Formats: sequence, structure tokens, C-alpha cells
Amino acid sequence: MTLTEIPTKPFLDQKPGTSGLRKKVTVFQQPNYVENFVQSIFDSVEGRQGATLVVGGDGRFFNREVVQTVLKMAAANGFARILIGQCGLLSTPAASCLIRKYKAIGGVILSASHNPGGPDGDFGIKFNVSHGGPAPETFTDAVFKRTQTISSYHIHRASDIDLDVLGETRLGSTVVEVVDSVADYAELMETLVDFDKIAALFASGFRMRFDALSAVTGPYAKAILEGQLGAPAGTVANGEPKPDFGGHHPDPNPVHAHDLMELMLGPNAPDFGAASDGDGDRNMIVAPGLFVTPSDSLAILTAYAHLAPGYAKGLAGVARSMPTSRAADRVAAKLGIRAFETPTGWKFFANLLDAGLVTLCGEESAGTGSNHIREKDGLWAVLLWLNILAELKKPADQVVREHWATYGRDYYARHDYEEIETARADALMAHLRAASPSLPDKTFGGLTVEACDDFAYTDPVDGSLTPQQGIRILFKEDARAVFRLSGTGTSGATLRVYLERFEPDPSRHDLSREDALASVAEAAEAIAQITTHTGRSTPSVIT
Ligand code: VG1
Ligand code: CO
Repeated sequence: MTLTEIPTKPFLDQKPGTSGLRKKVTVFQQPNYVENFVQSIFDSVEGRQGATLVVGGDGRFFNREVVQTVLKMAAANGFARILIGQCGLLSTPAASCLIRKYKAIGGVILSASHNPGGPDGDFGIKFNVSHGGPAPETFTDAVFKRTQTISSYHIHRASDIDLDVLGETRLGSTVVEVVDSVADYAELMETLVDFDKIAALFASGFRMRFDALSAVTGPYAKAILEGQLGAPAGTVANGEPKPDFGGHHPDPNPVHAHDLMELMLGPNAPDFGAASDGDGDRNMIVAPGLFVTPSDSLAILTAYAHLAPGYAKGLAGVARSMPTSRAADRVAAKLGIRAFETPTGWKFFANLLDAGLVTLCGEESAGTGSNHIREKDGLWAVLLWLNILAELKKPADQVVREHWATYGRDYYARHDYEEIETARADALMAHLRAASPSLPDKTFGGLTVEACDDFAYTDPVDGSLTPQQGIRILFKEDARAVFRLSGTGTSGATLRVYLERFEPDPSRHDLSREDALASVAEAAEAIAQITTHTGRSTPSVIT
């Protein structure tokens, strides 16, 4: 059947964030809500007529329904070809890989990433552009503007596409191809890391646990780790994607990946542990008896990436988000490569990667990636770690301790205060901004403030300025506290407080993170008056 146009009205109450639009499932289930947003995206994609589009999601509740809507709308909006992952599944890095490999104009990714799923959980829609990365602000601004004026949308009325069977079908004149969700991604991985070396490592008895938390990475990890690399069956835990993530909160951190933590810190720990998030772009790394902070992981990968074939020529540079610890900077300095500090969110890395200024990037929230795609990539980071371990022939915990001995240890923790009233969170940030100029040289919790600012980023490639990305407080004792509000939550505000302290003395590398950071936490509380502002005496989550 031909196109149908249905009257509709403006609906979006806020601009989509850096990772697209995230709301409760019930919000997305309102009549025409998905259609309006998707049409606003398509209206903003210049050159869509005749172009290829990639579509896929993390399998969460409502994924299948929205996939069908997106396919029918894409067909009615003039895309010539649509690649959709089997069963409607594509991890974010796999979507980025497909967009680049098949020169698509972009991709619609259905995910709320690390946010909980299920009927009462969250859903999300984001658009990635032709380089495979998140859309820049110019694009998301255009989409938001369009949502305020949209009066009709286009949809091809047809029966649902069978998402389970590989192959091509047609929606009108548009070709829809259901593709293997894993194959192209796995092929890319083989060009970057040494599969033979890792397979030999597993063959020698090396054991690991990969916890997919019932989210999208299960099929990828099973196919690559257990299939191609010969890890024993059962290496991948919670490997079936489920609409409610099997009750897991697919945020790979020591709190939410508690089963993995318990195993890795217990007497029967395997040689290596890892977990990923809802859409597969994050990674958590655990050595036997030792959680590896994402900031340390980035630094260690930077130090050893050249051991993997894809990075044998060395790295152009490394980028980290501002709240990520400075551990990677120390490695960059030693290697003589460039180091960049960007605002939170992957889109800032994309410009640096495109310009060839950096090869690796990472965030404290467990996102690590390289120039192979334009998203962070959870399983890739795990494979690179395995390649490095296979080359170094040392236990993972030893690699981490030796790294600290060489570079010093950056003790690090993040305190999240979730679902606080937006007005209270804003008041805390306003108070901090107002207090900042008077802080230098004052002492809090035994630490003396050296400098503070509200992080502003000038993109070295396009010169664009991104202001107000978080308050940084540097202490003379080589410690730092950073305050910012989350952009990915769906109820109230989330305050993130990032604490770090550098410890060069190897005899002091075995403190608990809590002890090592106690003075920084005390100073952060004294300066920001978190308890008074939020009404909470403790964070909701410490990672
Ligand atoms: C969080 C993380 C940030 C990450 C973003 C998207 O953002 O802190 O590092 O890039 O999520 O990750 P925020 O604004 O809530 O702090 V994902 O895996 O949810 O797409
Ligand atoms: Co994610």
C-alpha cells in the first residue's frame, strides 16, 4: 500500500541528549510518539532518498514493535535499502560497524543503553550519522526543532517483516535485508586483534567469565569467545538477550554486575572477568581479586595496544572524557603521543578520530573504543585485553599492579546521587559555580584547593565551543573532585561526583579505594554541601 499521512502534534518537551532520546517505555508507548520522533529524524537526514539505513536495537522491551515502525517509516521516506539486525538486534558498536562498512547514510539505534529495561523501564532512540558515530548537536537541534512543528508522518502500510529469517524482502520499492547481527562485527575484530594468539591462550587453560547481563552482547560474546576463540561453553553468562534483561540492571559496574564481582573476588576466580551494558558499548574489566577502574583500563590499553596487530604501528594519541582519571595522560606523556580531554559523551571523540588525532578513547563510565568505529565498544576492549594478556603472559592483576608501579596509581571512584529533585540539583551546581572563584588556597578535609573551573571545551578540529561541562576542583595534593549532572537519566536529576587522588608511592598502592579517597570525599562534601542540597547523606551508587 502507498503512503499514509496522519495528523499529529508537537510533543517533545526537551532536547534529545548526547545519546538520543531516553524516556520511560510508557512515554514511548503514547500514540504517535515514536512516529513523530522518527519522522523528525528522517526529515533532518539530508540525502536520504536512495540511501542505505541501518536499523537495530538492544532487544529491550518494545524493541520489536518499534523496529517494525521504523522499517515501515523508512520505506515511506525514500530510503532505498535498510539493513536490520536479525531479531531486531544490533549492539551499538555493531551498528556503527555496519554504517561504515556499507556506507549507510546513518542508523537508527533503539536503546536506552545502561538504563533498566522492561515495561516499567526505559526505552531510547538515537540516530548515528554516516561516520558511524552519534549525531552532532547541529543534527539533534534540527530534530528537536522539527518535533515542534511536525504535522504529519509517512508510513508504508504493510504486514510486519519477519525479523528472524536472514535475507531480503521488499517494503514498496525499498529493499529490507535482515543481516546476521554478529558476522560483520566479528570480521572487523579479526583485523584488530590476534585471534590465533587468544585462541592459544584459551587452549592453554586460561579461563574467563563474560557476563552479558541478559542484554545485547550475549550473541556477540558467544559467537566470538566461545565460537571462534574456543573458550569453553559457559564462559559467557547471561548470554541470551531478554526484553527485561532478566531483571539485571545492565550497567557494568561493581554494584550492578555483583555476581561477576563476587566470582572474581572469591576463591574460585577465573583468570579474567568482564561485563557489558545494555547496548554493548561499555566494558567492565575485573582481574582476579581486583576491579580494574575504567580509567586504569584505558591507561593500560594505551600502554600495550601496540601488542595487537591493529595497533602495531603505535597510537596517534589518546582521548579521555574530562571526569575520567588522568592515568591515560601519564602513559601518553611517556609514549610521547598527544592526550585530549573532552566533555562526557562519545560524539566529541568522533571528531578527533576522524581527524586522525587519536587512536584510543575512553570514559570513566566504562566506555573504551578506538578508531575502528565511532562508538565505544565493549567486546572490543575485552578482546584487546585478552590479546595483551596473551602477549605479556602475565596474570591480569599483575599487569595492573606493574602499571601502578611504573606510572603511579590514580585512586578513583564515582559517587552518584540518583533521582534527586531537579531544582535541588540545579541549586547545588549554581552554588558551586558561585563559590568557585573564592575557593583557591582554602583548605577542606585537609586538602588545599589549587584551582577550579567550569570545564569548557574548544573542539580542536572544528573550533566549536562547548561550555559548562562540569565543575573541576584541583587540589594541591594531586587530587581532584569533579561535579556534573547526568544527561541520560529519565527521572529527576542525577548528580555525579567524581573523586580521584594520585599516589606515586608503590608502598601505598594497596589501600582500599574508600580509604585512599576519604579526604577527597570529605573535601567534596565540605565544598558542595551535597547532603544539605540533595537531602541524602550517602550516594545511591558508588562505582
Ligand atoms: C553517561 C556516562 C557517559 C556516557 C553516557 C552514554 O552519561 O557518564 O560517560 O557517555 O552515559 O553511555 P551521563 O550524562 O549520564 O553521565 V551509554 O553506554 O548509556 O550510551
Ligand atoms: Co551503552
